[in-house]
Amino acid sequence: MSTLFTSAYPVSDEQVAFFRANGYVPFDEVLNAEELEIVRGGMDEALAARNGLVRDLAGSPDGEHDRILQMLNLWEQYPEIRNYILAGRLTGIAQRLTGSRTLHLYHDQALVKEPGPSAPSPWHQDQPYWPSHEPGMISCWMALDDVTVERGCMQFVPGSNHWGEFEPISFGSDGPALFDLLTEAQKARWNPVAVERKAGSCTFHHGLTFHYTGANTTKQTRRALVTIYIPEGITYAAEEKMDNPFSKTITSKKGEPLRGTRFPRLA
Ligand SMILES: O=C(O)CCC(=O)C(=O)O
Repeated sequence: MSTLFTSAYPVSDEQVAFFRANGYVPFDEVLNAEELEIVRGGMDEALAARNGLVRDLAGSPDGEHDRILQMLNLWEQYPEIRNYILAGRLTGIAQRLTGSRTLHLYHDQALVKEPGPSAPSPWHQDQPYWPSHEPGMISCWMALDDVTVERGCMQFVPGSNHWGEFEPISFGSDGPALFDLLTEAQKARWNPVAVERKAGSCTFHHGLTFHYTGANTTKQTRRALVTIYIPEGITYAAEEKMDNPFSKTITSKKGEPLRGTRFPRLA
């Protein structure tokens, strides 16, 4: 029987403790070479088709060259990505980090920075964009290419997952920067770390963790695939939160566990 994407990835107690303290944790070689090629295949099909929920998060000035290309819910269209997400290895890591027995998928997203003019993904938290009342949802950011600072690897502010929820930050040029919303004490603890990754390695981060990626200034594409998990105890915030592409598919009432027709149960 194939163990593609299914065999368990060991997560130590130290890694769980690091995640809870710092709000992120890196994992090396989560995908083997065969699995990486399969996921890249699904991603490249999606890049060629560019259909479904596709947009430029930064808004391209010329209307042509995407600066931060986002493609949502590849799992619904591409069997390679569906296997990657549903087969179990990633879910097992998310269970360890959240301590949650059950998990639902919120959505996946390809985030691609092509060579040429790309934009930084500004410092932000994810929780303000999500329809959940309480924090606790987490993301896996999988590198499908080797990523350095110059190619747009993830950067985090360790411990910022304990600083509460701030307002959503615009990926365009309007609105305040996250740093400007901080207290002087928080500003003094702003010590970002860049986490460079080999393709097939990833980071997980908590929805409250401050994170950022720079523009891709190299001549190669930066492909990342993000998977977002809903653990137990997360309820629907309804009108407290901004509208999002999945709002109309949510089946919960305010205060009920966050569920929707496009949020399959993973565990
Ligand atoms: O890949 C990026 O540019 C940003 C990633 C991000 O914001 C996320 O995964 O939540």
